[in-house]
Amino acid sequence: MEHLKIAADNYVAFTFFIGTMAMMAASVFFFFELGNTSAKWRTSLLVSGLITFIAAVHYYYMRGYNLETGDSPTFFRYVDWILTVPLMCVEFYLITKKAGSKQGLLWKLIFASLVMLVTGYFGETIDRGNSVLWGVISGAAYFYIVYLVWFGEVAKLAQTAGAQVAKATKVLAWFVLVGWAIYPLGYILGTPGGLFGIQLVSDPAAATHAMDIVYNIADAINKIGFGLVIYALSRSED
Ligand SMILES: *C/C=C(C)/C=C/C=C(C)/C=C/C1=C(C)CCCC1(C)C
Repeated sequence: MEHLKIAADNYVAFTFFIGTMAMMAASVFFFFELGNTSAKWRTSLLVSGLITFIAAVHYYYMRGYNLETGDSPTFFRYVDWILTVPLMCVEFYLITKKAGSKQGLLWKLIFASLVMLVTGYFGETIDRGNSVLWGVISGAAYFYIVYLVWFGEVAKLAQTAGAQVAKATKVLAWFVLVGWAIYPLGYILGTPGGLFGIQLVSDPAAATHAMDIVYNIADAINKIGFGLVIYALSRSED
């Protein structure tokens, strides 16, 4: 079998590689720290580790797939997100549980995240001609999540869950508003006419590469960042 080498200017393959390593390292860190974590925060930290661990396995696969074929591993990208984004919703539920969050809220968050991802997948794959329409539907579901964590039930519960939970929820809300907003940018770059018919990158291969790099950077920021906020919360007094 031929040994595939990452060319020095292949930023797509490189970010898949470094993403794999970063997700693995973060998972080891979160899992090993479980032993030093009070029972109250252990489940939240475990979920942080599961998020980066699931991503690590997907990145390992996507890294190899991309290196061998040069293509974008879109299907497994979305499999990863469909597993990890709902787990990020679980984090909001877990940290506000003390303040009385109900399972209904968890299902609202999970449902919105699934709508966001499934419609995004349609726009990227089976119905690329209508990528703008799918992107808009996906964006609406995204803004519903933003609403819930900034002004809706999550925000209200966090206010009554103690200063540390309120602070952590605010930081996570910033991740959702700014960190998650990087993804639609990748989508716009990668799909034909993704920005209301405007083609930002005309060469299809270059467009796909730009999209993968943006997604890879966003995943590292959001998955590891989310986990570190939970970790910091787990070290706090309340
Ligand atoms: C770990 C993975 C995460 C946090 C993935 C988040 C993905 C999104 C917030 C994706 C959002 C999209 C839109 C808001 C519109 C265009 C289609 C998507 C799916 C890229």
